[in-house]
Amino acid sequence: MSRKVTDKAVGNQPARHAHVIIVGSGFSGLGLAIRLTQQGRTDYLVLERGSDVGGTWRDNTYPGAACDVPSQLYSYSFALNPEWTRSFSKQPEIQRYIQGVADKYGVRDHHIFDCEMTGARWNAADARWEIQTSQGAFTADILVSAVGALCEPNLPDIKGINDFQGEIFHSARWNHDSDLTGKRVAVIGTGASAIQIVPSIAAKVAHLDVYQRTAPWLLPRVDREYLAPEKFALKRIPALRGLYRAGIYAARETQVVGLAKFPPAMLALEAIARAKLLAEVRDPELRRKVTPNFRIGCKRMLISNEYYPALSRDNVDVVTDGIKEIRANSVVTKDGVEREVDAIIVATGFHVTDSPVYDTVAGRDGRTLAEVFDAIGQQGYKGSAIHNYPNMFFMLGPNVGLGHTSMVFMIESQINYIADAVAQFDARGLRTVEVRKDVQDEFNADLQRKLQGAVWSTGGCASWYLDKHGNNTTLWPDFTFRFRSLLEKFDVSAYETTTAPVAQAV
Ligand code: N01
Repeated sequence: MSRKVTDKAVGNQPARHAHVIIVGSGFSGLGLAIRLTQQGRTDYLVLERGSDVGGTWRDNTYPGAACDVPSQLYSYSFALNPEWTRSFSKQPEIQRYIQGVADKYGVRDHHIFDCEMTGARWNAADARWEIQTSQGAFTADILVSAVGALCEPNLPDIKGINDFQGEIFHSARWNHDSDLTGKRVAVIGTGASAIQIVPSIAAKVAHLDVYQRTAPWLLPRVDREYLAPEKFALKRIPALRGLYRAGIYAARETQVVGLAKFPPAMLALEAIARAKLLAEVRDPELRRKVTPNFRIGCKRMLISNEYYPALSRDNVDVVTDGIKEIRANSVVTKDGVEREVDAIIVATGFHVTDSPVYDTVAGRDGRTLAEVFDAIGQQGYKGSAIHNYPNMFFMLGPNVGLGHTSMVFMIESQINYIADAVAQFDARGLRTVEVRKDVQDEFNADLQRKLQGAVWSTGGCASWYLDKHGNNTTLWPDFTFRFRSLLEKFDVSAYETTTAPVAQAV
């Protein structure tokens, strides 16, 4: 079953060869690596640009970083954690969990850390991928992109931002050397990251301006530390962890009805959010500013018990006039008001539908993923393969995203599919495998049909869920158990394949 990682050449350059190369070691790449190991494989490598596993949970270390999905569900099904200390874990606990899983399953030896992929090109003659990295060239029979959707900070194109003289950093690149105590700080953005950052720093800064473009909907965060008897029971009774997980999964899955199938059903959640807003924001002017103007669920629903109280503090202002420019020591809004600041925190999200990684991967016809997506939008098949990219699979590819439940569930579905694809590739003696265009087109037509009536399209908001063509190319429009069953086995009939020539005896 296993081949050795060997040396080959790319042009005149020596290259290291592996049967499978996975790029990225967040929840998805790491999970796939573990499965390949469990299949008895030693012929794979994981190229990771950071110096540790964890991906987005390694990078997002901003104060208050925590998960919006309870960890009993937001974890691998094969590695349930008896040690969670609370219902919604904070970033350090999640990162420790991921590191622990990597150690437990012994996959770190397959990793090359601090190794950034800078380009990948399909070599049709040799039926392999040629991969350029910060640590030299690699080749692979099968390439798996597991780079994640939330890895490339999206820096806003605001006039003068590069000339700001104070401290400025993105939420996903938090500068821990910077002490914000007693400073005048601006936070740009009011998404999932910002609403965790704002309450964490509001009490220690001298003044905080929160630059809001769109007011988000907030729901209560039912979070608490587990009591000692609960911790004891969860640690000692594995079935309890499974039961707890199943309960959270089932409860969250009911949201799909309102989000994807019948948006008016979202009114019940909207009523809860509205009541929360009325109860927690007493000042009518502030209440007016932070009342959303779209149907709940259209943008990601946020959960916090601390955000509105933080906005209500005397030293915090919500600024809604839109940023005109940033000067050396200030932010100027479109109404001409200039507010002096010592530091700016950019919490403006990530390049989701326009990741820079797309510029670096050239497929069968030489076109990059960016060029293909620019023409037709992000389209793939089961979020795991894209026509024109033979022998390449994608973790968290097009339309795999979710807002309501655990991405790890989707990731494990893809692990099943891609690991089976690799197994079938070998068992059938395949040389190439590429998803058929007609199959991909039909799959996407069906997705877009389903998405037409979903709240993400009908709810009256602009969001990064939609690409520049107006299509929702990020979210899965159905129950997640449907995704699980669709990806249970690799369906080779959806692919064009060629087989490796059988070696002739001389
Ligand atoms: O980013 P976002 P995020 N000028 O894109 C605003 C995951 N996550 O880092 O709404 C001014 O959601 C933008 O405004 P608008 C989760 O999947 C998970 O907060 O576009 N403002 C918005 O308010 C999440 O969805 C957890 O009008 C600008 C904000 O910046 C994803 O990460 C925790 C602007 C960006 O919000 C990203 O969240 C945290 C500009 N030029 C994050 N450009 C969990 O708990 C953008 N904005 C699992």
